[in-house]
Amino acid sequence: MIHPKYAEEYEKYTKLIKRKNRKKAFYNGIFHRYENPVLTWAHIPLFWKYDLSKETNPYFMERLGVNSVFNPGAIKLNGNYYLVARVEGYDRKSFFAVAKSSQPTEGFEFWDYPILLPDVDKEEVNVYDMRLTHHEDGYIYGVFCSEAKDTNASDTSSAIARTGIVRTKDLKHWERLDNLETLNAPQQRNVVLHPSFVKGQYAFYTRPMDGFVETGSQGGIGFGLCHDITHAVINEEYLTSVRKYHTVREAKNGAGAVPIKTDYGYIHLAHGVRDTASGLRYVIYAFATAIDAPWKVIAEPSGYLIAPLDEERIGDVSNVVFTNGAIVDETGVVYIYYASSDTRIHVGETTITKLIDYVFNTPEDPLRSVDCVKQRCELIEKNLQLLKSKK
Ligand code: M1P
Repeated sequence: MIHPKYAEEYEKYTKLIKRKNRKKAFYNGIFHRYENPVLTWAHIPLFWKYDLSKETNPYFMERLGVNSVFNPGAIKLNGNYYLVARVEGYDRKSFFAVAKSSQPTEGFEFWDYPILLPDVDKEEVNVYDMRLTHHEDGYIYGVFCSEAKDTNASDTSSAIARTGIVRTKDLKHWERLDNLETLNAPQQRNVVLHPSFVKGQYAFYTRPMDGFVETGSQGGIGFGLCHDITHAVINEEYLTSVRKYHTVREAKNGAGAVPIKTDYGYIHLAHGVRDTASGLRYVIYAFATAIDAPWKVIAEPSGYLIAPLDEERIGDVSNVVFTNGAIVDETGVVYIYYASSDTRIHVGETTITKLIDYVFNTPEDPLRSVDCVKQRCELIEKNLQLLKSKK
């Protein structure tokens, strides 16, 4: 018999799924925020968490709770919006699950089952942050972090980050390929597959690291080519957007959503990390690379595009915004799915035209306070002239 409490909880769940979303009052001319997160732990179907039977679960207790839903890959297929979210159980293990909606900013509902990846590597303990690339070869690739225990370290929290690759045509059947191998880096996270062949090869944005948390001697977002996606090996990595002292990406950075192709270059939405007295602060920043050389940075506005705001600041890992998925509609509207504080998923809305203007016309970081003041004074001067002329 179904527990009577189920109907009560189900009503709350349905209300949440059907909730309408509206743009927030927040304004900066670049993108809009929405009032409600598009996915949270509360969007998880009740039958993933509770044993619904009154006989075996008389107190209607959660048996397998879900802690958070964040960092989704995103794709639009046949008119629907799909997020492949990172779902984290109370047990700290993450896994992937598909949520679908006919609307980009509301109505996301998880499919009945999460994704059960082919179990090819017994050392793999945790998986997270899938980037979904619709490649010109016809497949949808999912590139994610595959984490294993560092068996050479005595510390129980030491881990090794590798890059797992799967592919699908329908988000239902997933074929697991060999993990990516990069010869110059012991660890990799935040790897993104470029949507087109480059020099006839598969192209990856990488994030070489010396250790699990610190990127160490590694300089930033890398780029590398490989012939065979089924046994992907990158022999050489070039640097794209680099870490720089006293910027939003001083401590580390990493590729985010699949780069967006425009007439002026590829637009990248990445994350930058700086260290503060209260820990690491993650923001989302943007840059552009050349169409014919997608590793070559051609524009990099100063500062961040999205930083944690208000309630976004608080969560399991506070002061973090992170993106690994964006969808560009046929009309040129761009939906940036971003998670806040490793806890829930929001959507930001802009357009290709605005992103181009933002990336190519926002001044670069002059890297020194005195030059930043000069840069700001130029803007003030121009504006005061205009205001005086009262046009
Ligand atoms: O906790 C913040 C983020 O930390 C990692 O990003 P990075 O590798 O750049 O430090 C990722 O594990 C990401 O999932 C997480 O949101």
